[in-house]
Amino acid sequence: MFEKMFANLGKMPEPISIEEYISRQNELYSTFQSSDVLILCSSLETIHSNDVHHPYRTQSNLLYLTGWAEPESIMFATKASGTWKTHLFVQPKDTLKEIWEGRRPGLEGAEKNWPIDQAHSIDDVESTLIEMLSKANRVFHRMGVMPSIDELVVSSIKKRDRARQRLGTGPISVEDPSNKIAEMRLIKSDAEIAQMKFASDVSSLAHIAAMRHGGNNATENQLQSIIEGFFRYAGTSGWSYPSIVGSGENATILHYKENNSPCENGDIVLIDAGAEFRGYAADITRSWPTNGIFTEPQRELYQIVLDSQIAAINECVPGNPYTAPHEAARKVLAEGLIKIGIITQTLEEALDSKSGQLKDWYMHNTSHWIGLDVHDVGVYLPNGEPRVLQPGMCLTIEPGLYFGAWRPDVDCPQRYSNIGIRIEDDVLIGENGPVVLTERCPKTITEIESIVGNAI
Ligand SMILES: [Mn+2]
Repeated sequence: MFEKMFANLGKMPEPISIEEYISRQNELYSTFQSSDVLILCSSLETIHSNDVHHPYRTQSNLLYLTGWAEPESIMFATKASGTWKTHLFVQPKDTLKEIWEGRRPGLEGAEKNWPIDQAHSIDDVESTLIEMLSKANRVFHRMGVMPSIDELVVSSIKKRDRARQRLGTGPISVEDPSNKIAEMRLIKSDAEIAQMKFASDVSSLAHIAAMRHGGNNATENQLQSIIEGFFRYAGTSGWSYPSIVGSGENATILHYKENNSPCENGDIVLIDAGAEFRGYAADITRSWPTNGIFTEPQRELYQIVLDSQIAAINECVPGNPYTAPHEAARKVLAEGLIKIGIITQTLEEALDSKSGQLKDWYMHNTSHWIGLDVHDVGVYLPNGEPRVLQPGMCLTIEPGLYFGAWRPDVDCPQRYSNIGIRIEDDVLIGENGPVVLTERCPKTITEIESIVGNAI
């Protein structure tokens, strides 16, 4: 069912090169002193039920520095004879385990195919780390990812406490390296953008597939299956966050997750879904009438949200504060709601964060960073000031309006009862202005009306 769609997709990009990973490692190491050590742990596996695990996804920082995605792994880096070396503890080859659980690259594979100077067996982690920590001064390690390693770090500090007075060595502080790595991850390289573009293309076509199927006699779960089916068909690992498929009243619940209601003829269905490709996320929301024709009230609200989204995208230029898109979106939304009589305040009053009427219908932010994490890392207010947008940063633009008639906190106007609309694209800050990574996903009223229900 996806053959034609897939034929339009285009080629998968080359994976991120070993050289790029090594240059990321060196950039990070250049901020350290020679007696520092870095430790990065993989995520723990989590249980779905009894002895069944959730699909495994490692820590994004480990992916960013090594591309290594296996469980039970710990990277560490030290400077020896004037050069920083990257080490990795991995699960060793084990035929019996591999028969049951799947192939392992092992020590040899890790050294050969990943940006790793030396691989070690995870079975030796304790003795090796204790020895390494005894010579360290500052330890860069994030607490709370792998408790067994936290204990080891803390005990090595305690243990060296006395010896340090005699020898002058041993760890004296533990620092979280996350902020250093986050600063690097905030600016995407060309190779990263290529991965994100592919995730965005797959996600765009998946949304189109759901639109073509349409909502007549469909259920939310069926639309979800089309979207997520295409994610896998196209070769991505699947969703980058659980899909939201809400029709009618459900479209007015921001993080609706049941996805199991039948779509009513003429309702709006809101779909917020994106694929993950080689660890990189896409995040798209589209909202469309189940029968392919916007009613007049739906059309009014949709056009206001679309205008606000385009105004916000236009603010995605180098030099602007990251808050500029949000402010632009809010202004257009408020103006639109004043025009159709929903907001009775002046524009200035409507935008007030405490007493403004806009927040009754638009209660979330317009943007978040996107990258290896769908809500990607990066401080929004360094030193209390809004981050200035720079080429290579990627963020979402996702204004919306939500008229839940079920809400006791507002008096929902009958005309717009249970209409929920959000339009979300992923935007790269380009040298010359915004680059919409998810541009292949249609969003004008004319485009949507010509596609919905028009199966190919
Ligand atoms: Mn989002």
